[in-house]
Amino acid sequence: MDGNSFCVMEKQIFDNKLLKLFFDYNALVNRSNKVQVNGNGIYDRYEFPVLTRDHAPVFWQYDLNYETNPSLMIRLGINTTFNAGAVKLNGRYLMIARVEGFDVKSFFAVAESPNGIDKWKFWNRPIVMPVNDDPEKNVYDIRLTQHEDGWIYGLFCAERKDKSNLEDSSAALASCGIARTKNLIDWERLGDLKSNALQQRNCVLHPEFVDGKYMIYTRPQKSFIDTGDSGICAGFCDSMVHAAIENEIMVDPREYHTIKEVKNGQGPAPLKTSKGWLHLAHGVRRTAAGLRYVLYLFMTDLKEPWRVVKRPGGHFIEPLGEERMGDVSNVVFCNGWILDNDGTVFIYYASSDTRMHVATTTLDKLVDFVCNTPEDPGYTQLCAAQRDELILKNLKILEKQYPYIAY
Ligand code: M1P
Repeated sequence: MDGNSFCVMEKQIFDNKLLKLFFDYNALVNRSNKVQVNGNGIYDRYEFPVLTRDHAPVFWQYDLNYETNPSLMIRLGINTTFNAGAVKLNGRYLMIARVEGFDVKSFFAVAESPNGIDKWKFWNRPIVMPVNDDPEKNVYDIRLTQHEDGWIYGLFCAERKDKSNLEDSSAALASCGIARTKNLIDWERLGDLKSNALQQRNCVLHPEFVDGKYMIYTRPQKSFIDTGDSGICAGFCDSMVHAAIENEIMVDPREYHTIKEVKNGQGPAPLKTSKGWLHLAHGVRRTAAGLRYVLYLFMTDLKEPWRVVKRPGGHFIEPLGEERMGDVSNVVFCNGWILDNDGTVFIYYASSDTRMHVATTTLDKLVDFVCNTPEDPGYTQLCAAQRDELILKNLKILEKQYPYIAY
């Protein structure tokens, strides 16, 4: 074979490989998803994750030029797609995912689905978030709030090197970055949130003014990982352009021997219901195998959204099956949900800092769950008695109405 024929053959191999990459990608992003059978009555989980690293477009990762990349190698790999904010805008179901490259820097990218459940596809180009004077090393976990002032705000973690501790190359500072948009394409970067806390993560803007002020859920912390004795807090500010909070009040504290023993954090912006504001949050417990993150719900007062009025005990979503494995295993995390016009709620949760899933339910079911799930009574004896009361009621029902069921 002469040199020319060899080159033609190499180019043919390259083209075939390239076609296969696009074929596989298209098969994935056009795949339908299915509800998992045997749900828990509260929400439905789905068979497939909705966003994975394989959903990242081929042209985000490969140099498609045969001259410069004859082996069609990945040049800029994508590691994970997780912790997505969500919004329904002009009838379109949209997530803004935390996309992490092989270089462990995250960036934000919008993905769109025709129905909120499947066929999620990233927009062609990622968000290149504008920076302020002190550019961050990393940004992640954006919470989107369609505020009644007309803007869509994105509050996210902006992470920088802790310059007061240069000896520790992992010492970092987390603060709340703020940007706003009307279309998820053009972003106006605003000042980072100022507060008295050393660090902030999991900050979320409440969707309505409260006594004429913006209200922000915060999670002040002592250091990058350790939150000290804080929990989900709230503070008020006059402006979002230079947001500054004087005082933070406790909304939902951590508590010994509960799902939020070590720390907790507000999830997406709360949903308004006739009974109160419905909140989704994550709670963290320390185990011998490391931290375990689960999701839980609570409700706050309509007029005083910082005052908790319903506290269903235990968790709402836990990592199950393959969700338990990933870059940071045993984690579920949620910073995005969508309430649709017909009352459907799409809960977009990430598993193990690796991929995104959806769970669907209705607002009515979530309100039922929050209002009728008993509180955690706090002590094992009371928990056993609480369960025994349910068992006795159920045994009577089984005896009278279902004598043919074996148990
Ligand atoms: O790794 C689990 C999560 O850890 C952090 O959340 P928190 O500050 O509540 O501990 C975040 O880094 C989050 O992105 C991550 O999913």
